[in-house]
Amino acid sequence: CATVWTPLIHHISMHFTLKRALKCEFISAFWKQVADEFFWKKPATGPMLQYNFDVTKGNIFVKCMEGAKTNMCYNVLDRHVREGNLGEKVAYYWEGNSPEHHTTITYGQMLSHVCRCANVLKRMGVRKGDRVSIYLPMIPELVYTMLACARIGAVHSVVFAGFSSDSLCERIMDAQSSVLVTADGVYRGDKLINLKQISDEALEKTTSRIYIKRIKASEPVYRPCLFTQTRNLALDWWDEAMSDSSEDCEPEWLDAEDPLFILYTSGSTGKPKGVVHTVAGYLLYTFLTFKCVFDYHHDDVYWCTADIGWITGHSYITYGPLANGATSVLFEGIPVHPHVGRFWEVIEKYKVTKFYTAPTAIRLLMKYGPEPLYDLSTLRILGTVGEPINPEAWQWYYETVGQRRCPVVDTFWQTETGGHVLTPLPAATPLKPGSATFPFFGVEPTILNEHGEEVEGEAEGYLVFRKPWPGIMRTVYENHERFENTYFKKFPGFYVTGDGARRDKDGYFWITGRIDDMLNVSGHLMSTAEVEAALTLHSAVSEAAVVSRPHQVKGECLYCFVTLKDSREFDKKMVAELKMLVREKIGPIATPDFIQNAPALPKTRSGKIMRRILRQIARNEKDLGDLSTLADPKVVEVLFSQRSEAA
Ligand code: 6R9
Repeated sequence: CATVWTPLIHHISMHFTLKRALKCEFISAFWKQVADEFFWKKPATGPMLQYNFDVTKGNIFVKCMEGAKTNMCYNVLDRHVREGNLGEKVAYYWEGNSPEHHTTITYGQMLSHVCRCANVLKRMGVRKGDRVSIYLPMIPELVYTMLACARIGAVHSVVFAGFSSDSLCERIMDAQSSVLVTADGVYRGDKLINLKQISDEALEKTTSRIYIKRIKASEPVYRPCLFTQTRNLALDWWDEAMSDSSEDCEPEWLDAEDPLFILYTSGSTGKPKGVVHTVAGYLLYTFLTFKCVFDYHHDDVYWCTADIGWITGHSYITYGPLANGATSVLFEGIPVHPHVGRFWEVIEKYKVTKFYTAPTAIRLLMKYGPEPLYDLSTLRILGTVGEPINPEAWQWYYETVGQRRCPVVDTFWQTETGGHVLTPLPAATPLKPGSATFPFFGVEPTILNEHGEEVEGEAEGYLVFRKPWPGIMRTVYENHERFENTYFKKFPGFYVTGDGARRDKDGYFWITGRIDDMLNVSGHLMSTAEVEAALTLHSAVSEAAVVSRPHQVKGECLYCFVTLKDSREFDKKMVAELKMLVREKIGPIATPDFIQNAPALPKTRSGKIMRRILRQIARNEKDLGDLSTLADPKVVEVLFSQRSEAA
């Protein structure tokens, strides 16, 4: 009973405190109280939050705690070890791809590894403000390197270790990173991913000066190693470099608004955007959302199954849990290796109390149901993120995994928002399956119609936010104009998420999906433009258009229409080549499920491809509605007739 009532009372009282604070315009006092948990080398001179969200009034900016000086790494490690006596507490249970590989890392050990890694980076010439690209699998060294950067004020840019060499190259070049940290390889399930080879290919194409620091992969086939590489190819192995590196490393005291990291997210033009998060605001926001949304207790064992290459891993594997001094599972593997019960086995093994995963994983595991044959009785709270969760998956998660005992927190947020923005508070918010429910403290969402007018009550339209919270992104790296154009131009005065939403009669928010040219495959966002760009690299393709189609496990999958150049034949070989090309250019997550021959594409008179029609063809929906804006309506019949040959 206490586990239900204590958090409930805690949340309700916090909620009321906040509501009152909001009314009195004292939201600042609320965040100030949160900031008091942390160490500040110098206190803030400015207010907790300053901002302009209206492009018509000048440049867009958000600032949190201006004038304050602090260090993220100090707050998530030293503070616990030195002030909180948590040196012996487990920070991570690392569980490898193979169940035989596992290890335990305490806060004290983390601090030592991080300081030594920070000194290695310093020795390599990395200074405050320099960018470090990290292309590593889910091994402890990934977290050490991120925190080592944070300690010395370098800006990390983690690139998901499933991206291709082209994608890695593009991200290194855009960030102008001076160092790349990578491993020689990693097993994902039975498959070996040769990170070293991919990194070498990426570096061949870059023009920037690069050092590579390679670290060991977790499975025995690969030797422990690390190296640095400059233009003249000098190499350094992780273990060697770390062995003579000192454990003492004074943190660099940074301004509250100094950048902490860059993380690339797909942009609708095809070129990824370097989302920039800053030190103080991100610390406060990931700390508090983690604490409240997962109702954190000091004896919890928390597990988020995301990869740190995505924002979910940054905020809710690295920073949020560490800021709270939590114990987490760090998992290198996949849900179905070496068997389909792996997730449940890990929950049982570590007695996981809070579990956070994606609808795509839930749907995959549901297929192997009916019930996990493991002891899941330690679970208290279940979370989901990444895409809308369908009611069937929600019910299975709630009833079968949570045994009707655990609230399901459906957390809506984005790389850009830094942390949860729409989310239930467990045991305090009455749940509705499929709804991310209400805004988190200090967040003010609203729904706009096509004309940018706010719609009250039950309504559907564009999901936007009226004002910032501490953890919102500050800019697109080296491209503030793109930041303003993407998020603030369409409806002046609001941050535009790019998602549609519906508000029901009880005020609950339901995300209806992306309304821009973005796709969400297994919880990973990608733009139609980047897949189209990859397809048109093929010498036989003259034009390509990509849409989404519902998929039982992935949520959405890619359905591609390609127009071939004269005399080129559309056959199985062509389909295979095109799929391989997209894999190579973007990565395996972007492999198309269907490729269809399109002798012509449906276009408006002004030449715009009508994706709405292509989406309906992909879904075999015959009732196409108004086709009057089409330049040549006959195209549609041809596409339907070719549909059956899509492969
Ligand atoms: C955290 C993350 C962001 C996009 C977002 C939306 C979708 C995320 C969701 C959700 C419905 C949820 N999304 N969580 N849709 N319900 N609970 O996933 O960040 O990779 O940037 O993706 O994901 O479409 O706009 P990111």
